[in-house]
Amino acid sequence: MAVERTFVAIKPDGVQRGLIGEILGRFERKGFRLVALKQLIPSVEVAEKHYGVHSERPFFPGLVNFITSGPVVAMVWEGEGVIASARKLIGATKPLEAEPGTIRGDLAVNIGRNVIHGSDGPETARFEIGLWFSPTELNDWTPSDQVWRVEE
Ligand code: IDP
Ligand code: MG
Repeated sequence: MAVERTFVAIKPDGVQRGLIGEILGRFERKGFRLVALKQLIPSVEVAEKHYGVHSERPFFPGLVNFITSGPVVAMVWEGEGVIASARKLIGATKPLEAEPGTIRGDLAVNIGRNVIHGSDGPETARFEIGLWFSPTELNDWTPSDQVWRVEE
């Protein structure tokens, strides 16, 4: 399976509720590599581009309002199959339907406050990484204990 990169963001509710460490830990423990991380209050422009596919939906203005309302923790994670796997770790969009054991299943109840975003495919991952990060913010590295996660 190919090594991929995906964009993940802890939304303002996750930051405000003190869930950053809890969420980062799940990706770290799984065995993915963090290649970029920053906290920022997103601009309306970035938020509207990020959620552009939803621009005609009734919840769009509220979503942009919410995502720009406070700090977001933006990340890029790398690893084999990380795009689909991150979506599994995150769980279903509606937290009440998300499986226990997933981030949304364990930590959220409301669709508009579902604590985390993850790219839904290779194309969106590329687009979102480019939208939120400049190339110089992405770090290529190999963890020193990688041999204990991945067969040579
Ligand atoms: P995803 O985050 O699981 O990929 P999407 O369908 O892409 O889910 O929707 C993006 C985000 O928009 C959701 O995570 C959620 O916060 C918000 N959202 C989606 N549908 C609704 C809705 O019906 N009401 C309020 N917010 C919604
Ligand atoms: Mg989505």
